[in-house]
Amino acid sequence: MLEFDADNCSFPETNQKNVSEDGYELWMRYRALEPPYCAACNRLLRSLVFPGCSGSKTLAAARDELLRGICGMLGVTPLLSTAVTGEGTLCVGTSNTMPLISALGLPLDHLGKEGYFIGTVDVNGFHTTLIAANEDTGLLYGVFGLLRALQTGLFNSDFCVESVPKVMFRLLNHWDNLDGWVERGYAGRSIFNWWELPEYVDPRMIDYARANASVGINGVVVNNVNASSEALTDGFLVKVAALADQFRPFGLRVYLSAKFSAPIEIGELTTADPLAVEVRDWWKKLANRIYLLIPDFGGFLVKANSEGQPGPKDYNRTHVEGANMCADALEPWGGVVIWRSFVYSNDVARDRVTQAYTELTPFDGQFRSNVVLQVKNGPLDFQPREPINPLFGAMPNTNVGIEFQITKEYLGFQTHLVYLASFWHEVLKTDTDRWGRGSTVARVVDGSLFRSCRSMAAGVANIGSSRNWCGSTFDQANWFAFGRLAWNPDLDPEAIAREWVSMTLTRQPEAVELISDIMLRSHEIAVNYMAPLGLAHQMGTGHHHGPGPWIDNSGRTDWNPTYYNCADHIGIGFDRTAQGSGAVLQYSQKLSQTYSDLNTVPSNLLLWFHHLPWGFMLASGRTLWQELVIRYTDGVDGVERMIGKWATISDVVDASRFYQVSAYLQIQLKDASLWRDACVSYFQSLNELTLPSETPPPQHGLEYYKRLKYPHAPGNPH
Ligand code: BDP
Repeated sequence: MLEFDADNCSFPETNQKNVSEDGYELWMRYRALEPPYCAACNRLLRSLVFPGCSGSKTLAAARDELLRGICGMLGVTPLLSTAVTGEGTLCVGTSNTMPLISALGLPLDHLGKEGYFIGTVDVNGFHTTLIAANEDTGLLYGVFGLLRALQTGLFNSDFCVESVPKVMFRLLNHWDNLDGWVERGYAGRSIFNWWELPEYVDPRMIDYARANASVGINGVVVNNVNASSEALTDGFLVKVAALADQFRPFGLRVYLSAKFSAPIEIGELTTADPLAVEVRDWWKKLANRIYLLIPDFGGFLVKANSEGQPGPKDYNRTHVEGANMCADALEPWGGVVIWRSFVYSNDVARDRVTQAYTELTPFDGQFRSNVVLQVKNGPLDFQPREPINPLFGAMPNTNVGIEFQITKEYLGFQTHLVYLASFWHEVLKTDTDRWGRGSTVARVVDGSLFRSCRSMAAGVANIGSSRNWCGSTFDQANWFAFGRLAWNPDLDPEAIAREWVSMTLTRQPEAVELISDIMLRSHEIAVNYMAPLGLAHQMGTGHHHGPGPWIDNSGRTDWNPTYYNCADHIGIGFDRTAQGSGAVLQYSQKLSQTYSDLNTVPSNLLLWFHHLPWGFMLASGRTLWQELVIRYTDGVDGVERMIGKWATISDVVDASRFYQVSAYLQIQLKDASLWRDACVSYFQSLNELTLPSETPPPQHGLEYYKRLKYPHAPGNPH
């Protein structure tokens, strides 16, 4: 981050237009606002009344951010003052730190610990802007709220907003190994340098914490869910404590992924049985040691009995027994256990997507109150598109949180432009229909549907040591959008896109419009060229990058694309109706009917739920085969359209980022064509049908695509 010079109030070299940027500043660039907006904001923010920061690193962080932002955008440092003595004062404080706020008698209780109020009040006859909260963390969020309003052109003399997070735990999950390698990471190595910690803490950690706080993320799981027990050793915990000290002022708590077999691997026990007294004792002692080092430690994230990870079932115990044992150890300290629902057994089921629901719903009501079940958005595994996970709404007596994947493991890595918030919104607004109309996934996640005592949204991070953090400019938008949606799952993805573009790329209105439009269409485009009409898991084994619809030889049958497409010379699609695997019956009666009926199932989930003959006639008037090929082709055309649109804005985005996006779009076009041609070739080899006349033939024969390898694809565990 460029050093901000408060005395001279400047970032001179970056306030110029069209100076190339490396993306490090993310959406916190604070470039000069354009007149006359700048002058109007200046009049409202001439002086600043801010509480003394002694003893509160959070207040100091809030003040620094405010000055950094105001100086960057308005070009002047506001006068620091102790009282409102004229027009255009910004007052920041809690009722404890600022008598003025208690004197105004504003109702603040409902803001809780993290919410804030920004509004205008009359103080001694002077127009004054106020940022008020109950706690310092709320003020920090309020400062970021005000800066966002300035950056997006919304701030004015009537500006008024009250914002309280709807979700309690808003977490990033880093799939970072302790040696710095990142599972499914496409932005370089881990930003956490465990080798150098605790003595050296990279200043980048502060910018990382600022970025998270700016979008309301309040917790971070620092190590991979495929965990190493070493993360729980004393030697490692002091490193985690050093990070926690840096993050604390920004309202960011640390969590650790805990390996269930740790009592054996590092505790010298002979068992990890959750009912064994010595094991329970071991976890309690571990928790005690952790909280002595990290008093605000968040808790454990556990991946148990999934993809070869150890868990309670190794001892014929249940998920509840495992989770509750960890919960009991953390409970005296206020910690939580986040237990993943991504469980699937070693015996391949008739339909893998049914497993978690079958296994976990019988335990509803039995998990401790400090356990949160972390449920992936869909029942399979972060596919380009999936229906909602049937667990949402099915466990009314359990804290259920959502897990999204921000890193684009299944969506083209960092080189494909795919804005994920439109898809996340599609998931969040879906009505589970189990508890009357409006029992949406969002209301499960924010805890309002069942008055859950703990609510949670987690995102698998896409952050690495790459200079621009995420590997690409547009992947930054997914980090940003995750934070915004975790704070408020009802936010509109279009509004989030506009915010991000204005803060990150340009405030020029036509360009904001055009870039947001590219973003909002991008997910559907990627789904079309990779997995249209509800297909899933068609990517190659391991790397999950290129197409592999023909693959049928993976270690497990349910890792094979052929298991999911069920394609042969007669038809395609996975029959999950009552006559098939019955997975559809795991949804509410109404959703189940909608998905089962060929007249009502959404076309984008058709082949998820149905196996149909190639000649099946669709409402579009085309056969299934024709529609499939046309969708694949539309996906490629969509990328071409993105390229055309992006090319028109070269004069409003700085040269470096413009160039990188342009180059990545070319990679995306190449990959999209590959996806389309490989999949069309393979399916055509089965059905031997001709292509719709308006669509081009694949460039190569099927054998060419089958021979392609991706040996150096990043993020792939070996
Ligand atoms: C899969 C990833 C794998 C993760 C797993 C998980 O391919 O690397 O370990 O999800 O969520 O999608 O645990």
